[in-house]
Amino acid sequence: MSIGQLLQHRSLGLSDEQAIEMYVNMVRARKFDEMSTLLQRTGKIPFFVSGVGQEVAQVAAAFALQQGKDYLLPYYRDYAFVLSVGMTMKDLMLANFAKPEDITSGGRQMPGHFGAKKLNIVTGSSPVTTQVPHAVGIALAAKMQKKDFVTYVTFGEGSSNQGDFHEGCNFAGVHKLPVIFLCENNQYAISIPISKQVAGNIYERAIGYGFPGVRVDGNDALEVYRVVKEARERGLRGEGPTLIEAVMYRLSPHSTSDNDMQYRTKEEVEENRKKDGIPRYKNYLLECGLWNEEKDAELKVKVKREVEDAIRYAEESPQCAPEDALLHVYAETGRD
Ligand SMILES: Cc1ncc(C[n+]2csc(CCOP(=O)(O)OP(=O)(O)O)c2C)c(N)n1
Ligand SMILES: [Mg+2]
Repeated sequence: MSIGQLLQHRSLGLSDEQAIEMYVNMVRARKFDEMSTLLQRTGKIPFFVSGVGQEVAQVAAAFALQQGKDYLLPYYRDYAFVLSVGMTMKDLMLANFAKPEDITSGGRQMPGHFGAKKLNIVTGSSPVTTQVPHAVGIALAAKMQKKDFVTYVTFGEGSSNQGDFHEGCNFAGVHKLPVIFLCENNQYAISIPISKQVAGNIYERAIGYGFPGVRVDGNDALEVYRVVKEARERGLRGEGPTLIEAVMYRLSPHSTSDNDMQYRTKEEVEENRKKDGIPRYKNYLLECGLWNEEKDAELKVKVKREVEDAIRYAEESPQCAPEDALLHVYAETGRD
């Protein structure tokens, strides 16, 4: 590796500490995912949608945004993203267990429907892509109120065929709104491979709406960081939106209710596992001399404990009261 490559994170504006913190968040998200899948398989939680294989791009994007300022509209696989912007392991586990203490919805939504007012994470809905027009609307508010923030919204490549995506892009393009559209192209929409979803390229759709589209290797943390940072700067300069297509691979089945072996082979999954961006990023840190195997082993122990503590906490947290089932569904008097 050349000196230039070794200093890549620094030349992009990341400190050594931030570069390490990115790796820590990738490892945290991967462990959360692994344990959540186990919890579902052992019958402790009803359902889980994994984000495995998508963590690297999510963490990198989070580090390129301004926390506490930008508005964030993540989609259901963005665990690594929300962990990187300040949601805690406990927050995520409380949602997994559908406990009333869950900050997202008091246990009313499925896991992965993130929301946190204090972190500017805007609650999403289950119909895919509804978050896109919301992100565009918030960006319109930024422009009208002359506020210096961008909105960041993610969605899958299958979802980029929805009308909401096209209407949102068109409006954002016409009004030059500060939105970053990031498509997490994991190459499947449930059982449908990318070849049966779109005939062209997703990033090129931006051309039709009058703004730039870029494709990036979603397993390359520093490249994703660079393009998201550039898109943010464009937005703040008043130059409008950017569409980023981050190419990755969904290593898990669609959800815990899916059997992916009905529509793809083990060999295909294993082939893609070799491209996993987490070991690749770890190697980068090792080569930079910022990391070593001893630190890695310590981190794994620490993260395991963090996840186990969150599970224990969420499991012991009280259940929702049956009489609260209709709370927030109908208008009520005398209750908040
Ligand atoms: C409007 C709408 N149609 C269908 C569904 C059912 N559904 C949930 S996830 C999904 C696949 C989405 O694929 P993609 O956008 O590629 O995201 P991924 O799950 O691969 O991350 C579908 C069809 C839905 N939730 N909302
Ligand atoms: Mg997909």
